[in-house]
Amino acid sequence: MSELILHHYPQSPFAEKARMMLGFKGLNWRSVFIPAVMPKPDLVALTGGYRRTPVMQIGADIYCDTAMIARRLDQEQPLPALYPEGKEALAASAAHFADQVMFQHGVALNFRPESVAERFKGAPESAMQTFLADRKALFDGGNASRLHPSQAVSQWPTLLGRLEQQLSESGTFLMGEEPTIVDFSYYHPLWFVASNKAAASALEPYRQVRSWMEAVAACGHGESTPMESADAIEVARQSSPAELPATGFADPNGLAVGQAVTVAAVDYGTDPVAGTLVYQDAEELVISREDERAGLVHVHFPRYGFRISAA
Ligand SMILES: N[C@@H](CCC(=O)N[C@@H](CS)C(=O)NCC(=O)O)C(=O)O
Repeated sequence: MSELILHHYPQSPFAEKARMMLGFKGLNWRSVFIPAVMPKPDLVALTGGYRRTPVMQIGADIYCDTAMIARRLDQEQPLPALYPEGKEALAASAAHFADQVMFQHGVALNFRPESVAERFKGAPESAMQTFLADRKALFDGGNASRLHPSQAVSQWPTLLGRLEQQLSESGTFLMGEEPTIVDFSYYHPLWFVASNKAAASALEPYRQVRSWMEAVAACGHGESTPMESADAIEVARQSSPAELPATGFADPNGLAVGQAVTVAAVDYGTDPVAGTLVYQDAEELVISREDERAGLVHVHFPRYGFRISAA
């Protein structure tokens, strides 16, 4: 079996979500560091244009977005489940809310001038300017807008107060006695806030939330060993994409397997990936593309949150 390869960088909250999910499953993985800002030529050789962090690779199969990565990890190792049986809709909805809304709040707190200054302490001014310009451009063409820090600060007690209330009256984790995708999705924006000295005091009033964060953190990251990005491309080049199951799924817009398409996130980081649609169901879109360096790869996206168009 091919190794699990995670393309990520240490400070990324969504990468932390993926690392925690790998730890929850007790998996071994290879760790490829990618740049935090564009250009990302080695990542894009695998994805065909998708630039967000993280991306998971298994041989010549490339998984974009942590919602897709979570589903692939549940296939890899069904138990303990990230999307628990009988709670599929609630788990996916709460995780989505946290990935969007909690994340926007965490980012807004981390993008206040004092937090940005803390993050780039000791780095040249140009590194901070490059980062800020990259993140501004990330939102071009998407339907998401950035939350103003004063709005984030205003709503923070609502979001954190609800969490505190629930955790003081229910089990250790958000859906019961075991962690699920919901815990990892709520955790990563708070981890982002906690990891910045200038922002971390926002967590101080919430004792239950802090002890829940410790319980989630105890899942760890699993065992990882470093890998160079060029070696990951070589792994893809020497592998064939996994066989795809038959599906009778009919796309409501009439797009069919075999058709040339583009797939792009709708919220931000909307760079389109072009290829041939080779699989689709209610949760997943897979396109096949040929890359000069990586060879034939299958790129997997969640259907929800991505726009698929005829090329
Ligand atoms: N819905 C995506 C969101 C990923 C995301 O927003 N990642 C941030 C980093 S935490 C990102 O891509 N930032 C720009 C970049 O790394 O190039 C997921 O679940 O993976």
